[in-house]
Amino acid sequence: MPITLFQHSQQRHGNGLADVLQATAVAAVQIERALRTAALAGVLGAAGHENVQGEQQQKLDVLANETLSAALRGLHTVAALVSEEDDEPVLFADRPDAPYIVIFDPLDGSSNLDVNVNVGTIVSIQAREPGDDAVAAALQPGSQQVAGLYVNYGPSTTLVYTAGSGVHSFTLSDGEFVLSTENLCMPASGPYYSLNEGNLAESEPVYARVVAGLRDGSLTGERHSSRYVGSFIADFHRTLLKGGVFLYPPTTKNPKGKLRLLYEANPLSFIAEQAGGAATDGRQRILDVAPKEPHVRTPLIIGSRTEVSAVSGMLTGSPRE
Ligand code: AFP
Repeated sequence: MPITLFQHSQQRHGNGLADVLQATAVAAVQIERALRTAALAGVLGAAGHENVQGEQQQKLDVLANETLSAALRGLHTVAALVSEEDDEPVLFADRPDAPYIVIFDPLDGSSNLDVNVNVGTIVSIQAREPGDDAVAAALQPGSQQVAGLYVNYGPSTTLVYTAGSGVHSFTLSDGEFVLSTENLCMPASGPYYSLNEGNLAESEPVYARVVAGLRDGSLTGERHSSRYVGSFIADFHRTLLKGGVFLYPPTTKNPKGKLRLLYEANPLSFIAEQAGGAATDGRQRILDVAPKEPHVRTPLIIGSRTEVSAVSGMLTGSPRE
């Protein structure tokens, strides 16, 4: 008997969280449908304005944001929605006791849409104590997350979540996310490194040495091959299943890194750790970082324990250049 996302999360974590995950899944089904027929429906291409991060919004960014927001705002358990695409958090002041803050990147990797490459939806759920300030609750370190989730819109559409008791993967089939793998484990090491090598000349020189060490095997004892899609969910999903390491270092253009702590790094670091992997900003465990504002960016090194630990050792052992 197939097990759905709702059944799985309800059995393990109760109705409250299961409802939020299910609302996210319902939105993901609608987003998947829009992606599949985007070229025919005329919704590919830029929306004509930038988001708060100064990035060109795609029409599908806007559609995915509206779809996810509409699915979640109806839940009385949701105190606030914090979207990468919105300038400010959306707060529901009439729900002072609502226990969940939902933080999301509705469509990550959207610059890849026009060329039909995987994109993803990423969601982080933070807990809010009754009466607490919702924005402060959103800005808790990632270690306080209740759940982390992503949807990978690829050859099949896969939803992966953790709520602190392992990592579980579901496949979209006839409008439902059905359990395909329970208790996913990230290999302790793997064959791939993944980063935008075109940016290496713009990063601290230690990163070029890290990459050289991964390639020639001197860093971990195994030689690594290169894989980079440029769509974080695609690169992370491969790293989760096959092992290895994904890196997005600080660059001259993005001195604090490009990826966002709340929308991207926190939920995927929660998933990585729950699967036996690790994630750091090069100095500190990602899940220990206390953000000062929702849109803050972070450098990110995430993946198998062996590679993340070897890369961190090299970065922290190296004087800043
Ligand atoms: P877009 O959403 O603008 O496509 O950015 C995608 C992304 O945030 C993340 O999904 C990728 O890992 C990363 O940017 C790729 O960045 P580079 O193009 O600089 O390699």
